[in-house]
Amino acid sequence: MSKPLRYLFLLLGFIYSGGATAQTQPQPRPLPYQENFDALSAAATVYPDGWQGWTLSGAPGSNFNTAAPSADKALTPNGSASGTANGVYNYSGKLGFLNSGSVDNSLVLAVNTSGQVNVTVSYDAMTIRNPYDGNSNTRINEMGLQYRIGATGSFVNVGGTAYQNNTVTQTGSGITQPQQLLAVSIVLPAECNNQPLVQLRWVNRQISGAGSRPSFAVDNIVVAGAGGDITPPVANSLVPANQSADVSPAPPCKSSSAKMWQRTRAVFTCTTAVTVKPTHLPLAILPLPSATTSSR
Ligand SMILES: [Ca+2]
Repeated sequence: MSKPLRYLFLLLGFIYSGGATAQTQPQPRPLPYQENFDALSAAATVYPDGWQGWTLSGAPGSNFNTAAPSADKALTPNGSASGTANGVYNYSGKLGFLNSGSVDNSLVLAVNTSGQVNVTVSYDAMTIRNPYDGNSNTRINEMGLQYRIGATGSFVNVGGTAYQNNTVTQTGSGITQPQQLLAVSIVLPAECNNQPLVQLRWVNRQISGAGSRPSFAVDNIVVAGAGGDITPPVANSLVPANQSADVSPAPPCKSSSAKMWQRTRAVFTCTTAVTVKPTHLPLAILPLPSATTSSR
């Protein structure tokens, strides 16, 4: 194989491998939206419509990662408090995620807020796995909600959604009961109003401690807005008529006895017989006087 051809194949291989790891952007769900995952089997490995698991770039840290996702994360079925592998979990009736020291996982829900203002997101935040034991495992992590408009760019943290695990150990096999249940409800910023795609992403960061990490989950999600008047005003009549070509300002009357002007077909003419030569009329469309009649 010639050298240029070899480079071409290498380049195509690079592009293909990049495409294979591209992130899935879930289709936005219309509002109002509700999901309690009752219809999702604990063994399901396919995300509900509008949902996706993502891995974020870099290792988990003390700040919420706001960067665009770096890869899809498969849905791990039959998750419970004993699961220690990092992943996005199907926790039987709720979805959640667990980080490792090097992998930062997240959950995203896409919604369509077209025609809606004051979009409220409500959900139950909870801990499923909590390895806190006061000895080698003392980690407190925090889950928060983020959003972005569209499917590219960075995310924005939503204030007032911080949720932390407590210090009660829960690591039993098969346990999927919510621990430290907290109902969160927040109105999204105005830029989320009337958008064909808003992505809502749950992420977590490390607050304190060391050792194994807790896992978080969400359930009973409700996203709803207040229908707003977002239709721009439309002018339903124009004076002069749109695309009028022969509109002229009121020409001077040649006769002093001609006092009144009448508007006829977007042209002002003297009520008395006065000839106004077309060549004297301006070609441009000019605004008409505010009054429909005027006297001279
Ligand atoms: Ca549920």
